[in-house]
Order: sequence, then C-alpha cells, then structure tokens
Amino acid sequence: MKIEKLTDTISLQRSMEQANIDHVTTVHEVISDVKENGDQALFAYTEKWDGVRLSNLKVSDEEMEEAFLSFEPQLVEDLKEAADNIRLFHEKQIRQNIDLALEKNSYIQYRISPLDAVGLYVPGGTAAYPSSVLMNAIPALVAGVNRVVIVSPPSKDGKLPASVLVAAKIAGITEIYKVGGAQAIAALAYGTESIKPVDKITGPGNSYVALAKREVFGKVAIDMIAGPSEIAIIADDTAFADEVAADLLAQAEHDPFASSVLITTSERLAQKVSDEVERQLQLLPREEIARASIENYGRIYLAESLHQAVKATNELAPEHLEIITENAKELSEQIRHAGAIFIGRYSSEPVGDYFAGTNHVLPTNSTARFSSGLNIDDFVKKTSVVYYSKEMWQEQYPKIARLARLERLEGHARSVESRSWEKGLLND
Ligand code: HSO
Ligand code: ZN
Repeated sequence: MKIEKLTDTISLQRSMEQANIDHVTTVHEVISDVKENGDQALFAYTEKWDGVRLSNLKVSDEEMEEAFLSFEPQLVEDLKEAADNIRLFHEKQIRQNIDLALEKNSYIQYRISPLDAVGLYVPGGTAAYPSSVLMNAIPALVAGVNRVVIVSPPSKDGKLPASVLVAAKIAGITEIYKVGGAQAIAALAYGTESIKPVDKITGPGNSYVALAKREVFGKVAIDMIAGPSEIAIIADDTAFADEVAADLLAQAEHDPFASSVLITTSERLAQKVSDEVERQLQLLPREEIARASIENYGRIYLAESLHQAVKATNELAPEHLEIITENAKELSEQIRHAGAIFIGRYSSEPVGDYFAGTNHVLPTNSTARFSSGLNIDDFVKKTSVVYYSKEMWQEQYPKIARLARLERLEGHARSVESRSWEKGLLND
C-alpha cells in the first residue's frame, strides 16, 4: 500500500463511471413501458434480462417455507439476534409529537406519522446481502410503516436467494416480488396489476436501478444514492498491524471502487500494515476486487500528531471511521463528520455492518458533512397543526394583515380580517 505524508487534506473522491447516456435512454423507456403495460412489461423484462419466464411475481408462502427449511438453523438464530439489536437501537430513535400550548387556549403541534408504504430494492447476485434487508426493513417497520415490500431480481431458476427471504421474514416482511432492475423501480413508483405503488423506495442497486430511482424521484421519495463504500482508520503505535490490515481489506473486498485509508502517527505501524495488507490480500477469496480497490483507492497517511489526524478526518467525513488508539474514546469526541464511528480494537466495522444494531446504510463521498445514515426519520413525516381561538385571533390578526400587505398580498390580509366583517344573510 502506498505510504504518504499527511498534508492538510485527504480526498476520497472517486471518478465514478459517467452516467452512460444509453443507460439513461433505456431506463426512460423501461419506465414508460411499465407505466403503460404493467405486469406484462415486468414479465417481458424479467425474461429478457434475468433469463426466466415467470407466471407469478409474488413470492408464495411455500417458497418462503422452502427457504427456511434450506437454511442453517444457527444462521436463522444469528439473523434474529442481529434483527433484535437493530430493532432496539431504532426504537430508541422514535421521536415524540410536539404539542405547544399558546396563550388563550390556542396551540400549535407537530404530528409525526409514518409513511403508508415503502419499497425496498434488494440487488441480485453476490450483493444480495441479508444484512442490508434487515438494515432497510427494520427502521421502516419500527417507524410504523404499514406496508413494506421487497423487490429483487430472480435467478434463472425463478427463485430469490433463501438468505434474502429468511432475512425478510425475520424483519417482518412477507410481500416480496421477483422483479429487479429499472422495471422494479417503475412498478414501485407507478404500480401495476400485481404491485401496488409505494411512497418511498430505499435500497442499493446497479447503475440502472440508481438511474431509475433518480427518474421516479418526485413521484415517490427515495433514499440517498450511495457511492462505493469507504473506511478511514486512525491508529497509533498501540494498534496491531494485522488487525488494521484486516479492517482495511474488509472494506476493499466490497468493490474495486471502495476506498480504505489508514491515518497513523506511527511509522512502524505504517510499514507493517503495508506489508501485512499484501500478505493478507493473497489469502483473501475476493483478492481481485480487494487488490483493485487497495491499488487505486487505498492509502496510508503518516500524520505528525493525532490532532492533525483528527483535523484531516473531519474534512474527509468518511462513511466509516475506526479509531484504534490509546485514548480512542476521548479522540472520538473530537470527530464531527463521519457516517459511523467504531471505537477501539474490538469494534471493527463488521460489528456494525452486521450486528451491534446501528445502521450500515451510511453517507458516502464526504456527504457525512451534512447527512446521516438511514434512520427512523427516513420513514416518517411531520405535519404541523395550528389552532387559534377567537380571542387569540382577535389579538393577532392586525399583525398578520400588516405582514401580508408588506408582501402586497391583499387576499391574505382580507382572509384574516374577514372574520371581523359584518356578516350578512349567508351566515344567519
Ligand atoms: N459495509 C457495507 C455494508 C455491508 N457490509 C453489508 C457487509 N454487508 C456498507 O456500509
Ligand atoms: Zn461491509
């Protein structure tokens, strides 16, 4: 791994593939087709792109049962425990309505209510992560969303991975459709004969899915469009090189565009981690992906002090930050910008990816400066409420009328004043 001296800033900006114009056109056509032809279009695209002619999109109870029977019982237990941890942490995020009593028996309120329906996209192939099913589905259900559905592309045998079905059931979802790509996003946004539309679509996907989510945004809400995963690790002389190297590789194996950086005050650690990454790379099943990621977007930075390391990290605003230093807890308090922070040697990122209960859908590409990981607020909306009594209105309406006339909106002024008008026959 390349070792550099830490200057003031680090950038993880990766030149992502430019949105392919052909893809944009295809996605637009697919969406129009699904809007017009509903299920028929879904079946046709599934045959064309997933290589299977289905007669039914919805996953049946029998398929669900079959998935459970084929699954190792210990893994069911592990997923259940992870789900319980995620549920607990997200339940704590639930916020109370605001009810503000004003003078003269009046009040204003903020009523928080869940979205009615949410669709979760689960990618196919090796990226069909059951952990991501839990991370997306559980916050929605905890928020009180009534209908949470999953769409995911079937494999050639017309099935979805057992791990996805088992995780869905554990999370509490049973409405699952075997359809993927832009056609699935179109179905969720506009509805078809078998899939009723939803209000928000979350979950990762390939470039077609990302483009489709962008196109339907406005008709429905979407979550963030996440970039490739990132980790920054701040470590001092107390860290073990083999552990730090393993943590960097855990991120690198996600994606050739993933980025893993170590910021350390220890020259000795820097050198050892660099050697250790190479040694461990050769033993990693996903060596090819991880090697590409490390070569292109992996760096070790030598910092003059932990203070400099913290400063650079705050500017970087990484998706994940591990702190493996002597005073890790105290140091973590100086971090203002990171999607998630992992403190100390026993809290490596996979603890959060899978199990601790915090969410693993996190802001990438320095967007942690202004945004948060997936949470309860992503699945609720707030409605403000006003109640003014007659006495309150009487006291306040001249001010409101004056403010309206300041904006030359006479109609607004008359609206508040009209309550004082002499009423004619209509009101008798
Ligand atoms: N580190 C990924 C999430 C994940 N890891 C899923 C394993 N499975 C993005 O935060
Ligand atoms: Zn991960």
